[in-house]
Amino acid sequence: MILYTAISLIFFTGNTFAETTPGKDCASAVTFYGETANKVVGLLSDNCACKTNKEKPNEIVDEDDDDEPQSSCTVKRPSDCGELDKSNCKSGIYKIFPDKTSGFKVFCEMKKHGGGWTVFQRRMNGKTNFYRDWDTYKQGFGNLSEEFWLGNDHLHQLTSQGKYKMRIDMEDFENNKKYALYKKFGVGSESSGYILDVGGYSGDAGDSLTHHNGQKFSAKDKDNDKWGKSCAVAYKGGWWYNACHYSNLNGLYLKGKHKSYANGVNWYHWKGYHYSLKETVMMIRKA
Ligand SMILES: *[C@@H]1O[C@H](CO)[C@@H](O)[C@H](O)[C@H]1NC(C)=O
Ligand SMILES: [Ca+2]
Repeated sequence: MILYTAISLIFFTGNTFAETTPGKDCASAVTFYGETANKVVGLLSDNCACKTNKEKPNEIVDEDDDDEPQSSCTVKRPSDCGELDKSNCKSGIYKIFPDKTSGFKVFCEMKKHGGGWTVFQRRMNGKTNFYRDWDTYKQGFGNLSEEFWLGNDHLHQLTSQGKYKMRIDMEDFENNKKYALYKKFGVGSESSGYILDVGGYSGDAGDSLTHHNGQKFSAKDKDNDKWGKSCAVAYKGGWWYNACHYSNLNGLYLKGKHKSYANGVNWYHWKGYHYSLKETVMMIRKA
């Protein structure tokens, strides 16, 4: 740790790096604008220790600077959350290094459903606007500790490493919980329109996603859907719209029953087109 810090200071004086806090519960604030910090961490750190960086770029976030040994929860450049040590790693934010990437931060679900899940979407409080354009969906947005979209490029990078399954946990405002599990899940490159490859449903929420299999992603400024008008504009989200949808988990956070048609956080086969869910978590793990 001392050497690490010294090196950091020599090479990055006046600059920024995100402190690692291995073995800690790292479910704290992270935003996507710490790219400088990201790169520095990538250079200095070969392990999966948690990174936190809740300030603006070029500000040091240095919360837990104790000398805890890096014994637990440190895998060399994990390709996804499934490679973290399940017995030692808590759910939280980790840096992963999928093939052909220089690494990026994700939220890892390490407890539920066997752990090792890389989370790529979460709705939970309506604080984050999900009615965003193509480039924003490409890059990802939000706060990894709360609501976010990991980003379509990252989804492609992750799912092109191998075979993945995908799980969606959903909750309504009466605290009922349902899930949908897909044996197969992949997202194509940007040039494919981030085409969705999904199948093999099981669960108790009903299958509201297979209908979207083979569709390109659409956002409010990019109509790749099968409808004459723009589904993304009509239903206020970014999704693999068909003509248009059975699911709209990036729709408006309308908090339960809504009069408007199909523009909420909707999962048709559970709640129909007039109920916007309280919580959704979408996550993947190697199949
Ligand atoms: C992100 O969420 C965390 C946890 O709720 C919060 O403490 C933090 O302030 C949020 N960060 C930003 C930039 O909103
Ligand atoms: Ca259209």
